[in-house]
Amino acid sequence: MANEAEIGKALPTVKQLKDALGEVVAEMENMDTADESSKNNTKAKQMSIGRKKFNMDPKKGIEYLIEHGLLKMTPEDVAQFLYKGEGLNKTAIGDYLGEKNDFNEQVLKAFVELHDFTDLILVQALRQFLWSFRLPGEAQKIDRMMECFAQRYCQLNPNIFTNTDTCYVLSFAIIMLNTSLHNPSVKEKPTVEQFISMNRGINNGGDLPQELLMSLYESIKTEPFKIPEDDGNDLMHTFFNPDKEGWLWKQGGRYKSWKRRWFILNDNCLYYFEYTTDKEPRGIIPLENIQVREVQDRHKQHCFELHASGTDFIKACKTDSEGKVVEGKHTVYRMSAATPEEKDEWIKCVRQSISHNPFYDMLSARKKKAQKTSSHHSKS
Ligand code: 4IP
Repeated sequence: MANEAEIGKALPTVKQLKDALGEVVAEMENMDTADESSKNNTKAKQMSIGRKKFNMDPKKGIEYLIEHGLLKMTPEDVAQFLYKGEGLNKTAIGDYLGEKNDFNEQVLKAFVELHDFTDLILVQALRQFLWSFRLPGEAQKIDRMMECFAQRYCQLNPNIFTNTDTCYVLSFAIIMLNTSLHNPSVKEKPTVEQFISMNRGINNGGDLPQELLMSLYESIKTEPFKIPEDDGNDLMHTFFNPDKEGWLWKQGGRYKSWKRRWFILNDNCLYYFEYTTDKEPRGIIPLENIQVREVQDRHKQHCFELHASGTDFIKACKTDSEGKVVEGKHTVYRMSAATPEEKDEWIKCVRQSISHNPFYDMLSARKKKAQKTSSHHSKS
């Protein structure tokens, strides 16, 4: 049997025990941090995968991030993620926000609420908003998003507009103004007076204060909108890259004489003027039910013509030699451009203009609503 002294030798001292314990604890701590950092690594990797997935397919990206515990499935959390926008493609953000279903609509609302527009003039608020994502191409989507924007703006600045339709309509007037003022292909720049008169009666039948419209105009004039990179294939492209202007030769209707006229393609209408500085057009051709085709002409080069489906006269109006407004007498409008490129460009632009753009219908319906007098107006 071992005596006490032997036992004492065989047993580790308290100090030895403490040291051993210390080592184990340190090792465990090390293991913990290694674990933690590899966990973090995985999370960072998953986050980056999630972002990439989001950019390819926004819905799948969000699902992935929720599945991996990187996002909570609440509108607020998803909105915050989109608002920060780190590594996210702005087109994908716009697509996700524009989607029509309950959850996405709640995310849109939460997203708009993350923007603080308090005491900003409308242009500044729009600058902020339109920079945070790229408006999608579909009219219905743009409508939902701009409606949300207008509601938020009016909520934070309650004393400016009588209703959200006014704010909505004016927002688009500003976007269009931006195009007219800054796109080099628009020769005739609207004046502040024209901008004011364009927006007559939109405040629930009344006019908005001149100072307000003047400051919006000045802001856009001195600093154009900065919008996220676009691929040139959506409605925003239409808003920010307007239709066309330029000289063309036009053949007469009954008498086939050629006249050099200044043409402006705008709002689905083709206007022609005798001089670029004329205020009143000589003629207006609405492009509804009109088609365009390339043609050869014996006397003029680089020709194209507008034609309707039947052989009837094209609906149009013009000023006759006595200055009276009369109906046009054209079954086709034949035009000649200066170069083949110009001809192609005109054909392309007219075609684009003809392809029906439902957003303009929505906008004009809203404008009508905003112009109604207060007795007819239903509060939104
Ligand atoms: C006129 O010829 C001009 O070409 C007109 O063009 C044209 O009207 C007339 O068409 C045509 O008769 P004259 O000047 O030689 O008389 P513009 O108005 O640009 O000056 P449109 O309808 O093309 O404007 P008819 O259809 O009125 O004959």
